[in-house]
Amino acid sequence: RDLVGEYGDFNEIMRWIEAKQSSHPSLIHLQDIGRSYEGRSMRLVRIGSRGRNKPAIWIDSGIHAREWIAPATSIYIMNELIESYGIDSNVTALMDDFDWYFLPVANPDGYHYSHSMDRFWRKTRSLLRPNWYHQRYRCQGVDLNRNFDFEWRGHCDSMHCRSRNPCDASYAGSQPFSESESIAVANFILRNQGALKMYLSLHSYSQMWLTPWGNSRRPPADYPDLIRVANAAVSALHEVNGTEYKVGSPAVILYAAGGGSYDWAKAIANIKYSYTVELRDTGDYGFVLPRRLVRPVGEETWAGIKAAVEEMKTDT
Ligand code: 0X9
Ligand code: ZN
Repeated sequence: RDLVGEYGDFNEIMRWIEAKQSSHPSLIHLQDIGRSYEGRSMRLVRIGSRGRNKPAIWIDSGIHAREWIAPATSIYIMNELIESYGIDSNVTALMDDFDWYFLPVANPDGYHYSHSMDRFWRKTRSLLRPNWYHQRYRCQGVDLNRNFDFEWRGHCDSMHCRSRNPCDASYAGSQPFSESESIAVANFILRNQGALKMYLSLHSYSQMWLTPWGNSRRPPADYPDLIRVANAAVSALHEVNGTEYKVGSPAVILYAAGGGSYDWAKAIANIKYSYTVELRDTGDYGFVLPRRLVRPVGEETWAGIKAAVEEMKTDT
């Protein structure tokens, strides 16, 4: 089944990726960077043309299981890159100049669970270190976006931030990197740290292009550059369908939370341009965004990302 403009379950997404790879073997390289708690592949897709050791862009999606528009948007963008190569000169240049790494389903077990058992599941499905609380309530799963080892269970200003209760949707884990899924992401990023120029984590919903830091109201020293690139992204995004995005740090425009992937990518892996992108909508449909909006969200988000990369290139 062609998943462009569609929502697919975990197995359908893996099959779509494999089929694309076999029809475009010179543009796509697949690699498993780890396994989920239940043993599913953490499948990373590298898209790029000739040349090794190119600068690279990282895009993950599906850290939160119920945010189905995020993996669907990665699929849309991967397809645009692949199918426009050699046809659209801007996209051709973006693939000649950069390697594009996609982790379309960063939380495979949670994503599968949100398709099969609970549409609003957010976390992983792990049950590590069972304690009395787990025994009694059988609560499973950790919020991967609270589990990275930077400001873990750090500054917090709302119920969304860093729960110690394994039954909560934002449970941060028993310790930083308690989850094999966050470890797989971190290890790959650290190994490829020198090449990675931009880290993007696709989420939903809110229509926000979030800048670091997620855990603090204090801006990073290079905040003007981060804002310049984010503004270029949201203005290009707006031109496509008129969708309005806010730009700023979560602590200021959303809520503060520590242990997030993009803060870790900037603070620890030193990737300067690190963003969390909260896709459509602003709450009318929320996580259950209708299928007819998958393609428009893909189009506008891809326009935003291309503009961000072009704007980033103006610094060097
Ligand atoms: O709470 C989150 O992890 C993100 N929002 S979501 O609705 N997709 O769950 C926002 C993450 C922003 N990053 C940090 N606050 N660290
Ligand atoms: Zn999310």
